[in-house]
Amino acid sequence: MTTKFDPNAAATEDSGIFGLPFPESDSALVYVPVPWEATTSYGGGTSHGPSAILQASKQVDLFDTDVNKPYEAGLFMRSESEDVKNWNEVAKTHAQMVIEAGGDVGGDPELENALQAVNEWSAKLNHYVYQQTSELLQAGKIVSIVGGDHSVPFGAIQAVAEKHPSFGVLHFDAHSDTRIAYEGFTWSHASIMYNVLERIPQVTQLVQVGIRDLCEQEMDYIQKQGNRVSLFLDRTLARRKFEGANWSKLAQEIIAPLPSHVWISFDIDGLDPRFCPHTGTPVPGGLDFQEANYLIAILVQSGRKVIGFDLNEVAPNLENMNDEWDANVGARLLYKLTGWTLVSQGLARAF
Ligand SMILES: [Mn+2]
Repeated sequence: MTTKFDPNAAATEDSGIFGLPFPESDSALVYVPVPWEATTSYGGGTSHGPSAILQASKQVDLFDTDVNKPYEAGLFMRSESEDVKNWNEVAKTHAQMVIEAGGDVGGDPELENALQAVNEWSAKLNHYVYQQTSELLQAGKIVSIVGGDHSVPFGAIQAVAEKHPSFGVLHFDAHSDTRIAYEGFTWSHASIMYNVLERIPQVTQLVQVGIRDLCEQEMDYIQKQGNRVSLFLDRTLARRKFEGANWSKLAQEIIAPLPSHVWISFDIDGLDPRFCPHTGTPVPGGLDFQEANYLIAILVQSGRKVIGFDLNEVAPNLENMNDEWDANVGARLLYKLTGWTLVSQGLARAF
């Protein structure tokens, strides 16, 4: 840290994420921004999430009421890749054709080519995220992926799985994301957890929380997974609360199935949409900000180690760039996730 840095002062223009002065080499945790939303089927804008979060992060006070001084461990965000931005544009154009055809490309060579192109660009993106993560893990960094749509963390979870023979995923979302190649896209945002379960055997447990929008095929698929998947539906959690259960008890139940090492995958739409009005697929209901924060706190206080995390589906209001609300919530959630992760790894101390 430079001697001139004042954690109480306003962030300067040339500062890094959260207004911090650290270079990557002095940072315990590195964010990889992934401006990617190729398979987004409904509202767009999540490819602008990382830059909006970076901008909004400079308004977040460094002193944290949960984790005291998480910034002292050093936090750094890498630059967005120009390649990824270009791949996103190309893949999106192809994906749009397939989405407009309702995902039914059978017999139409042009559409079949478009679908194949999207799948190939997505595989390339996965490889990019995998490589970035691997390289950072190799250097001893904690890695956080900032999306982008929810397809982006696959490569990171894959890289983490090479270091950890067995771990769990705590998944916050309105959606189960266990669709099999949604709209034909192998690497759809709506298929992330299906792909994780099918392709990453080191993930021994998936705990889904806040889920309130899923199709019958997903429900069948989850049930077939048996104990490997624990589904905490939003309606069930709401009913339990209405009938007197408190969030402390529910939080304990939610984390109970998780093993000692956990990756957190946080889709912002797991929160009540008042916290993310411009996200791609908002659904009424969902968690309150402090419910999510408390759940992560309980996870960490149980002694479990957070081995990395992603935050995705944050979309700024593209019609009015003065409206910072979605990015503001995103940046604050990112800071909470960061703080608790550092605490779980002995790199910060909670109050
Ligand atoms: Mn999702």
